Amino acid sequence: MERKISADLATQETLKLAREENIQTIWDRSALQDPHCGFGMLGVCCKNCNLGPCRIDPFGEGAEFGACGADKDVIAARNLLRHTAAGSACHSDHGRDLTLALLALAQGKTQGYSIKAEEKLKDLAREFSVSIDNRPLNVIAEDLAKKMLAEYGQQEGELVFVKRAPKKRRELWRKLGIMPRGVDREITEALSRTNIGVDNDYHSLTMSMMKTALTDGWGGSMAATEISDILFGLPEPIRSQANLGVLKEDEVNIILHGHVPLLSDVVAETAMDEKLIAKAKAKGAKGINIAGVCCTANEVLVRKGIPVAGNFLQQELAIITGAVDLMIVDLQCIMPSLPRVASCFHTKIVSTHDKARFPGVEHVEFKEENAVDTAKRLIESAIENYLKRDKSRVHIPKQKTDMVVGFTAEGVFHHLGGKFRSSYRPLNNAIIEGRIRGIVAVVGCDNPKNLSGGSHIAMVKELLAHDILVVQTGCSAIACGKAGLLQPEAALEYAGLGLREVCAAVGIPPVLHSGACVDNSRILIECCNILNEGGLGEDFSDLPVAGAAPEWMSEKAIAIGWYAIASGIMVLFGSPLPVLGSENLTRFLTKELFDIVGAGWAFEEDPVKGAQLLISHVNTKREKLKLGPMLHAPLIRKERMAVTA
Ligand code: BF8
Repeated sequence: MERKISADLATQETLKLAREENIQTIWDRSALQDPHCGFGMLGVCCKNCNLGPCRIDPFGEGAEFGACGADKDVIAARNLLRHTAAGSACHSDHGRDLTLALLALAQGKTQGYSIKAEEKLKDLAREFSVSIDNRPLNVIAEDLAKKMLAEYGQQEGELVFVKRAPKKRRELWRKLGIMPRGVDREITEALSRTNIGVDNDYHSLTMSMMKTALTDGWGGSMAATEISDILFGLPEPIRSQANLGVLKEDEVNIILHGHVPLLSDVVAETAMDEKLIAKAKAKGAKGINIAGVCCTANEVLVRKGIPVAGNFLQQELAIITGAVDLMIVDLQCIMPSLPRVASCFHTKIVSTHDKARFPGVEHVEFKEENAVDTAKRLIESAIENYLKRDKSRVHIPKQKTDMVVGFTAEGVFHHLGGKFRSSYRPLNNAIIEGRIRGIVAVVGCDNPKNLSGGSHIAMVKELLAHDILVVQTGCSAIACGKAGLLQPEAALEYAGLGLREVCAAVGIPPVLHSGACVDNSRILIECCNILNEGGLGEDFSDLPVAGAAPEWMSEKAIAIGWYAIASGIMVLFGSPLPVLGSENLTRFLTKELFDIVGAGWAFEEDPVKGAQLLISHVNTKREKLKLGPMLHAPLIRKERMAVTA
């Protein structure tokens, strides 16, 4: 089967180089998996116990049940719950790492960290019933961190952040029995339920998916975002650039790759040290260039304007430019192939997180107490390695695109309300008056099964033409950044007239980059703020909003999708969840859930058709709210990016 490659020219160029040099990349490996296992795709294989592995014949000709008697509904639901638990665990552990770092800072056990957002720390402390009165910041921070850590293991009660959700939604969660108690408790329960012979009902397994994922969105991810803001500062709109072209031929190039900003932020900061820059110059480089890949890129991008070398699919390609002297990785979305690709070049890879090891790769354990020393040591090793760079093998594509990023729930107050009328009123009014049709979060991964990046771009352009304000995180935001959609000027080219007016009045792009995947929690808060402002209903399921992940691949994306749906926000995935082998479960997820939680799943591979489904969902919500017609007709787009290129 002929594989689609990428919408991105830098990717195409570097991939060609890889093929000329016989370096295997994710596109080659993905093609070798064709045809992908049909049982796996349909979700009807089970290897949860040693009676199996078992699989159900989707055509009804072979086995109807697994050896234990599980049917396709139970098998598909159990599998999906396991994915949900793993995705939630990943985000929540990220949040835990940050909470532990806040505790270490409070106890004076860190190097290079400080409280960067004092007010936010105090707000959070109040939320967690930690006393503020005349107490030193570190004491407040210590009590707060301890409370937040204790909540991970909470056995009864409700997560504190859940109080941020609308009352109606909280009541529904209680009524349905999906109100999350503690992060660890729900994830453990999910794994327990999926053992052989425990939960054998796809309905209750689905309820557990939502309860588990709610611990992510309203627990671990939200904690990760809040504490990152406290430790590293609240993002503000900032200019930067994206794509492989941000690498520099005449500088020491260091790539930060992974997710948790604890090390990456310190490395970015330390790289500005004059002594280190002088050392780099002494070795013949003009300076030290830091660039990011994946979500850690988004973390240092939205706070420091550090450029992004690429999204998930570009991690191998960054090395193949021959210009990367050091790639520092922590965890999540780091391809196990990286050391093999790096072995074709001078690039050094260093792993830094105990949970993410790579055979044969140097491991420099990162600890908060010596963060700056570790960062210096790593940067010095990159400078040394620069001397080994073979200049004749350096091919940096020229593509790099300007963008404006860093829009948070707090920031929208300023950017849509103006500094002197900090309020969501102008945003709500723009929706009510029909300038903005609604808001769609287009998020998630890029995937070699798609025209990578292209699906995000095509979907977002279609949404913009229909006056939908787009908010983004993760690799999707990087894809749209590379395509020039994160610039204020993009509104003139792609947005419908109403959205264009709003963007022009405030000077914002029509696509708002809100950070990393854990920062999808910011989007939940934006929805809370819109509801609190009034005029658009009283629950998330009333709002003209939706979420989409056109190229999802990670289990984390499943968890995000689930917590959005459990919160009442409909979600569209570009390729189906592995449930289609069970008609009952598929119907439950894509239809019946709408009557239970006010939202459900939709699957559509064609991104333009997917956008149209999202638009029609937003229109339905507008009608239910009895909002008037849109002020302007949608923009007729001459070009609709073909997804079959
Ligand atoms: O957490 S979007 S490929 S990098 S999983 Fe991974 Fe997907 Fe990218 Fe960030 Ni999110």
